[in-house]
Amino acid sequence: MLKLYGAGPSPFVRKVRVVLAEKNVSYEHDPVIPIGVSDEFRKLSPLGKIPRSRTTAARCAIRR
Ligand SMILES: N[C@@H](CCC(=O)N[C@@H](CS)C(=O)NCC(=O)O)C(=O)O
Repeated sequence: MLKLYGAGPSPFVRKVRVVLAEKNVSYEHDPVIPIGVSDEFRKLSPLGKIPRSRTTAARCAIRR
């Protein structure tokens, strides 16, 4: 499952959400506000910026 971090009003976050909706990708949304972010969030986004995403499952299938 994809997890998207970032407050909804951010235009950068909105762009990502539009693409995910267009592609019918399901995701979990954590509306992080990029002010005084936690150390945990800085591990994901060293500059403390949004949007940031991560996947909980790292699988890759290659078909030939
Ligand atoms: N180049 C980035 C820019 C992202 C960006 O600047 N996001 C703003 C919020 S709209 C932010 O995180 N600002 C917090 C900061 O600069 O510390 C992108 O295109 O995603």
